[in-house]
Amino acid sequence: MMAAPTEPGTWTGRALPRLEDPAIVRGWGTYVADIASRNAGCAYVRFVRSTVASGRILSITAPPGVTVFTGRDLADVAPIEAALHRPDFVAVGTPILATDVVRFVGEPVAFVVADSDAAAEDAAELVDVDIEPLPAVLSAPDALAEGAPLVHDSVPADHQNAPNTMVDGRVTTPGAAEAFTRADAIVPVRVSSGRQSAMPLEARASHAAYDRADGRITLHSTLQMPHITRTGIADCVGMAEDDLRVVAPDVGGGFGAKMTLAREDVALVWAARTLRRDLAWIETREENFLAAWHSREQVYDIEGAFTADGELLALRGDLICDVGAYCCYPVTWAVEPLMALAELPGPYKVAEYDVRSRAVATNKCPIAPYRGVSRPMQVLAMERLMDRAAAHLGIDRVEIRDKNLISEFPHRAPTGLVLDAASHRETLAEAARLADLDDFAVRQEQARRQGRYLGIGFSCFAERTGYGTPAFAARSQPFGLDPTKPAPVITPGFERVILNMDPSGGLTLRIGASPHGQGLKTTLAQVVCDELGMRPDQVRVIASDTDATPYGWGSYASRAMVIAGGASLIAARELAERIRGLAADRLGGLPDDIVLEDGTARLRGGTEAVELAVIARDTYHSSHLIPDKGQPALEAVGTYDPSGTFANACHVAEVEVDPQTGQVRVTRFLVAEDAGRLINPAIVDGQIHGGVVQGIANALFEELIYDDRGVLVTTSLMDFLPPTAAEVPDIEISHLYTLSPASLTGAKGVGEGGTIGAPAAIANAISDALSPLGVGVFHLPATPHRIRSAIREGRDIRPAPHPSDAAVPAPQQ
Ligand code: SMO
Repeated sequence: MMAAPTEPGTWTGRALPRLEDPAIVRGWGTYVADIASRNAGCAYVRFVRSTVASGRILSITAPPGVTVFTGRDLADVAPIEAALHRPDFVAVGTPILATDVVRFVGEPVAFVVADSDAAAEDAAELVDVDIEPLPAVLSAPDALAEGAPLVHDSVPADHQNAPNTMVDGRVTTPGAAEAFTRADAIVPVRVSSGRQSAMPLEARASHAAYDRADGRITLHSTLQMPHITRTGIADCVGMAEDDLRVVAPDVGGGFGAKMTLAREDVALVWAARTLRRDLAWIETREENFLAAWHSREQVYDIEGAFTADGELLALRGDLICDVGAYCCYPVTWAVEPLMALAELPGPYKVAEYDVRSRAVATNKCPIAPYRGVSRPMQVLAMERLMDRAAAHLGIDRVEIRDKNLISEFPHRAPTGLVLDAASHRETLAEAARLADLDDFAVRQEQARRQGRYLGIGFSCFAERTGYGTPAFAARSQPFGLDPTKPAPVITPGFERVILNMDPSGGLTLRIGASPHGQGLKTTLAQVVCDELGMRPDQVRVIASDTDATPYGWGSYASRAMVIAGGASLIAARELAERIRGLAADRLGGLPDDIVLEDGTARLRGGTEAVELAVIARDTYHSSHLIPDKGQPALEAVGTYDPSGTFANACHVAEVEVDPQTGQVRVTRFLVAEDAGRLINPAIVDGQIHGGVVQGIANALFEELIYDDRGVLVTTSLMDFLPPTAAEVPDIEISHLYTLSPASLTGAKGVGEGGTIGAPAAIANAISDALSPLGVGVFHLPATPHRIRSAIREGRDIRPAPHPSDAAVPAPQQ
């Protein structure tokens, strides 16, 4: 079902300039560091971090005059606990400061307090931490090997089959083994990715203000989930949530990295309460790389069972996620492996399935969500599989995808996931049309004759978005299976909004979601105004302040427009209904005969109109005169908790690879996107652009590298190598519009899609370009050095070692 992009007379569907931007582009935004710098009385905190990957803390000493706190001082602060109820999940708490042992380079072991940030930096240098090194495990195969050192010795080595196994999920359908015996071809693919940082432009930062009047703390922090951050800190510190207010001011990028509770924030709130003073912590870029969560270090070993004509009968696999040293809060270290286990087939039909997916702990920075979570790797695995199967079976790469894409809805995947209406085949067809493969084939052939290597690559994916508590609950078993162990399972999902019309007729929308760059204030205003016949600039959206907003789960997982958007629509419809009733009392007719437009209410077909501002004023100030008046306030609450929907897209990358230097230039990038109904097409395109750039970064540039002692060596932007505008092509976008009843507004989420699809498209394009040289890409990023080595040796860019290898080959750089 294709919907018109814009219905005439509506605010939704229009590329309105973002209401947020005039202040931000003028430099009038307020970030945490601004709040700290305006507070003359505020002291600063700096953390002292471990310089070894694994070790025993022997002593922490500081010269007189340095105010230093260690884990012993925080003995009453509980560790951060996040858990799932499932037999294969291992729960391990994270201490706020490492106390007896350290488990990764960058782990906080102490903090100092001084009167300025510079003085705190100097003081931190004076703290002497003596650590006796212990054996460390730095890769998943090493961590799983018999006799491996244990990252957490509270978890016995034989706890679940192999040491350091924190999650070990498996889904097997009854006919999987038989399907592999029946297949005409079994195509194996192993892919892997290096570690990546979400790298928000604004690193982490927090300011904790102590109110001496009531002992309350107000924490301003650069966050995606203010309410759950408050819950987490209050639980650790042992304070009532009401004694803590959490506010996220303007946030300079999150990308998932700011949804996870920071140990540093717990320490800061504890210290502000204990010292009874205002404290700030402004993270450095180096700390952000060391300790603010990593992502993407995974190796997926999969096999597809195909018929001779390219039908995918079955999929089996062994997926390994290196999750680092600690469990993230609230989504846990199961987030990558369980998402991969549930969603690996993506947009493809596959009847039989046998996949195991594990989280393996290592002595490296903990893993937490980063835009797309494990889907970039899932799509890389499936899309490399499709290209390999096409080549093996002699089938066109578009045809083999088209044959296997889901086309009937709803579709139940073998993992139990139900996919709602989407346009997988149509987006592929649209992308193929725009790519003009016949023309490309001519250009590729001509270029090859000149010794130039052009390639084109496809990537199809489903972007699961807008999932509420039903989806998160499916990851865990019902609470209370073991009533003796009430572990703190957190099941996120719903969103609530409160919509108010004030006596002057202005609208205030308070939301539990917490936008940080997505333009949500604009898009929610568009949704609300279509119901109330007002202008978006008449709506003030209040977010990201636990004192001012209803409890909600924040912004992550491409969810805000779907869930907070649905809740806003519910609230706006209820308020509109109330206003129509009040207008009908004045104008006659039934409420359903009242039309709200241009800030007025009028009787359908009539000319007499009453301004909403007049209705609002009278409702509050002459409430005694209103018949059947109900509540005097003009207020409505909306709550929405959907089971989730799927946006879908097809990406096509064109590249030119220089075989002399190994340099890859992305010369064209196409996106055929179906995000359902577009509330604001300009914002949607902006989300796609940003996501694709981060996907290009994953494919070609960014990589966090540890040395063989577990020391991170990429701790600056120069080493980590984020792409610049010079490395990014124009991104051409074509939209399709499939509506699904799974989303109240018709909007499907779009925040992560670019990042999910782009790496696979580029890996396929490079592999296409270099096919005459026998080089395929199976590990990302495909850096010039890796490409040069592979060309020189006439082999693939090999994936990282997988524990299933009998003899694990040495990793290659
Ligand atoms: S990685 Mo996202 O903010 O769920």
